[in-house]
Amino acid sequence: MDITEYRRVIRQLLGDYRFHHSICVSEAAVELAKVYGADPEKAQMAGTLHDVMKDIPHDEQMEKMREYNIHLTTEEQYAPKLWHAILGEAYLRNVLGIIDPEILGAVRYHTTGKAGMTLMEQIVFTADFISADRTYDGVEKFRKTAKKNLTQVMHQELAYTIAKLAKDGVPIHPDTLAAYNEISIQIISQKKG
Ligand code: DGI
Ligand code: FE
Ligand code: FE
Repeated sequence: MDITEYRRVIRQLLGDYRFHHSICVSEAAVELAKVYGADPEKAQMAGTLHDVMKDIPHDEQMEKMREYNIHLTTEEQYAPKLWHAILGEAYLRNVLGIIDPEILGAVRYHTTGKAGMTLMEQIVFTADFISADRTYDGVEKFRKTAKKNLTQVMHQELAYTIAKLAKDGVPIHPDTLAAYNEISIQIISQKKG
């Protein structure tokens, strides 16, 4: 399958807004891939597909996860917004036949992040934050930093996410915390060194 077919797949599975968002994320991912020396075609595919399961109702997402033998941790059971990334990766493998680990990883970790993220995982995570459809306060600052320093913008995005989740009083996934801790330690040690 190529990008045209992936667009057709998401056009069928997503509502108008989410479809538009996915195209914007794929465009942002291509730009970042060019800046940071990743494969733009893979970035485009991962960006296009990252939210492929997002508009499926939560009860149906749960059903599909059972079908694919996905076992959720307690934090994941209580955070339904994380499901589309976990299920999305399984859908790419099981239904679309995608085996490329760069694309699978980028979809799997686009919501939480994790420790030891690959370049492609960081690119899609950041593209999801700065895509043209995003309008939240502070997005312009993230867009500027994203062009200059990927580690820096990842740090800021993870801090922003964790602060918002804590403010909302919802569980924070250990992968999100691990991603944040790893990058903050990396930045502090660079400053010292
Ligand atoms: O799918 P998008 O809306 O484009 O973006 P996303 O996949 O980053 O999902 C963002 C949502 O996921 C947002 O409402 C916050 C939520 N989220 C991200 N990390 C965590 C989380 N929710 C919980 N409970 N715990 C997390 O660690
Ligand atoms: Fe998402
Ligand atoms: Fe998204």
